[in-house]
Amino acid sequence: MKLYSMKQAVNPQRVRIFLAEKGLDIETEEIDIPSGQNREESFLSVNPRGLLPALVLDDGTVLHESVAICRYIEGVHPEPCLLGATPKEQAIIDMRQREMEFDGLQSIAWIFRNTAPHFAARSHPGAVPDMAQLPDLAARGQILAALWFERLNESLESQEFVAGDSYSIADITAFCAVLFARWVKMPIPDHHSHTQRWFAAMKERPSAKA
Ligand SMILES: N[C@@H](CCC(=O)N[C@@H](CS)C(=O)NCC(=O)O)C(=O)O
Repeated sequence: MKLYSMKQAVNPQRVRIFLAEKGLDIETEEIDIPSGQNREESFLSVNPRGLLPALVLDDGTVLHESVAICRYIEGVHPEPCLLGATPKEQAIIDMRQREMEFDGLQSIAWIFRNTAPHFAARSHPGAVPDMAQLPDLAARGQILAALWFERLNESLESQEFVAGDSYSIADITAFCAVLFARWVKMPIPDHHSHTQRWFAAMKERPSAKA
């Protein structure tokens, strides 16, 4: 197996943390997004969407989409279980994972991609036509990311982890989203004590450095 990744990019980080939690260390090739290496033919021949991460299996099958990659890894390396064991656990983890992804990660990405000077012409990720930044979309991202932070803190008041009483992929997505939010100057609000407690615990896990 070979992973195409970029150290600073948020979606590859989700997969690297997932792999680290499983105790897996696989061959990785760095692709540089800012310089546009992900839009060059050498990488488009791996993933025509030009998006990271991508995982190439030993039989040549290419998996992209972070959650699909994690689902494959969970299938072949079931322990520790990060996607839930019972149908109810799986549904709750999936629900929370998607909430972290759509309400958190995507809102923050809207802010980042529509404000970062380096991406002035590349406001949408991947192999797509150049598109100008939309200040209104960044503003929408600010509102939705702030709401996501509020809801995350509320949910962590009554439970240790994002999807309940055990660590899961939902924690990984939320952790990466919180780190990504720093890029757009949205740290965890000081008074969000439940998120602060949870984040401190996430940072202690060895996988946090993956
Ligand atoms: N839904 C995809 C999102 C992948 C994605 O947007 N990856 C970013 C890196 S975090 C990327 O490849 N960006 C390329 C670009 O900005 O051109 C997933 O979960 O894997």
